[in-house]
Amino acid sequence: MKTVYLALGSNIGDRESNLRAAIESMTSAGISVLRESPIYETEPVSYTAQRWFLNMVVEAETALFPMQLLTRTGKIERALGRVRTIPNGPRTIDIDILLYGSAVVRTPRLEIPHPRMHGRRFVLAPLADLAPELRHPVSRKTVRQMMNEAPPESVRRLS
Ligand code: GSY
Repeated sequence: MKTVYLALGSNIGDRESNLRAAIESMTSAGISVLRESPIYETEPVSYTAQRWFLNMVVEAETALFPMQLLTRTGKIERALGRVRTIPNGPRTIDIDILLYGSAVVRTPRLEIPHPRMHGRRFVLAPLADLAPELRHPVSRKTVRQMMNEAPPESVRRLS
């Protein structure tokens, strides 16, 4: 069993219901959610002309291998109506694999740790609520350190 951290985001429709539906789908997909972060409302990064997101992070346990986990999370995204249109554009649900134990995976389809996690406050704020002392397996920085160094985009804790 591996402990994994998954980042969830939604900015279309009933954003909170989308996050809840994704978490509910995880158990039957072989992903046992152990803890949920608070939900944050966050300013969009990259493509800024879109609605603000709701973001959160879950800590989970799984026996799936990284590529299997990617396939399962992709299946949950599609089942909840995610369609890839504009790059970095609006989405019903997005599920990103942030960390898979202390593993480092570099393939064309999957990179773990997530290659942009260290610069995204919308990921680091909820991750810091769950695991502030967790270390990035490559940089060895703690989540708290990465959070202190992240760009100042707006994130507002809702729950
Ligand atoms: O990769 C996640 C999708 N995404 C987000 C997001 O989830 N939250 C915020 N605040 N901005 C984002 N830009 C992209 S792309």
